[in-house]
Amino acid sequence: GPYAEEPIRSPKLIVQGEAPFNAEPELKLLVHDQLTPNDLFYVRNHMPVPVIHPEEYRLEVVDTNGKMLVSLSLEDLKKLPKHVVAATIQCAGNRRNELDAVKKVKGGRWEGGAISNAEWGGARLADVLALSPSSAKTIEISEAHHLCFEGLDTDPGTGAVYAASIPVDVLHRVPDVLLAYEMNGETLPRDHGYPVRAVVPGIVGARCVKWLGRVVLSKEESTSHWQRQDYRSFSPGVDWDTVDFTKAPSIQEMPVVSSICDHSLDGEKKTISMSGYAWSGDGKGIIRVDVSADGGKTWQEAALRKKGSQKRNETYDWTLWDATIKAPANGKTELVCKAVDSAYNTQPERAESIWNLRGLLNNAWHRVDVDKV
Ligand code: MTE
Ligand code: MO
Repeated sequence: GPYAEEPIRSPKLIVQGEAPFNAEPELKLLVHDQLTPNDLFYVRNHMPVPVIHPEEYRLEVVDTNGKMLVSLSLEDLKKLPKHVVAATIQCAGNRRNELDAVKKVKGGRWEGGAISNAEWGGARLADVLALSPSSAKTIEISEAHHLCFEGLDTDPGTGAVYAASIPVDVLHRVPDVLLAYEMNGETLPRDHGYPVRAVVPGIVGARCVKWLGRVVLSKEESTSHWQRQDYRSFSPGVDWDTVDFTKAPSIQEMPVVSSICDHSLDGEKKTISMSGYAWSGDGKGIIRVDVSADGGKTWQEAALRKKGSQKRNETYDWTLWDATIKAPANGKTELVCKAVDSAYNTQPERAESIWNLRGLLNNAWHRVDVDKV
């Protein structure tokens, strides 16, 4: 069948869907290293993984009318200057299960592991666009409002290819929008887009199109289902009878998020140690993470494992954190974390207030029930 040529995957991944393949690592594995190992990096596929022969691969850039502006082989792409960017990619559906528990949502299961961090190596999209003939450069590129990315994966039923777009202004703010062929110094794995994927730092995972075949310079957004009928969020009051997908913009920059990934009790010292991740979109770094062991009545600051390389408003990778907090005298407790980004944006207290019918963008305080301390 269409899923006969899927790659071999790590048994450490928690499989949330077999075909198409969707899987996330166990949360505590995410806080071992700043960089998520390639075989543990969450996988979100909408269709079978395509089989692409590197010698046949072409990356094409076309204008709105389909006129070819640039056509490159993999070798051509690798001849352009290589840039490396540390960037977290997160699925908009990360932590959907908590929204589903509030009220049923449509969408695949995700705990808090549909987020991972890697160093991506590849050519800058801007360098590829600069290869188009100068007449095209001045006319087509300056008039394009959106950059549409088309994948080479196709839906076995409908024949649709995965596609999504970003507004062109992103490229002006984020020089390292990459056409990546390396992940953590290795060849990009098949599940993550071999041979080439788009990496758009600070932007939702859905726009980081894998198995990238074409970039279309366009006056409008991608017309794909995933751009127009999905990956948009709505008021908690909107249901499937009233939803109008034209009324909400597509998700691009992500809000500030954090999760508790691991915790342990020191029975002797009567303390609880916790570790987790925090991240915000659009290059906003994390300036603080607050933790609580009493459901948010009292708070303490976590220690951030800050990276020296993180620059203000250009921090695209996550911040891991650790905290040790006094355990309540006895009984049940609720551990909580919330993060603050460089614009002082923080997270909403309850998932109820941000519930939406597709279960997207859950960045409520993360809570972990501890039965006995
Ligand atoms: N690109 C293609 N071609 N096909 C896909 O199904 N899924 C998108 C995006 N790019 C997808 C894609 C979604 S929704 C997410 S969250 C990320 O890829 C996941 O990237 P990863 O599997 O490398 O973690
Ligand atoms: Mo996603």
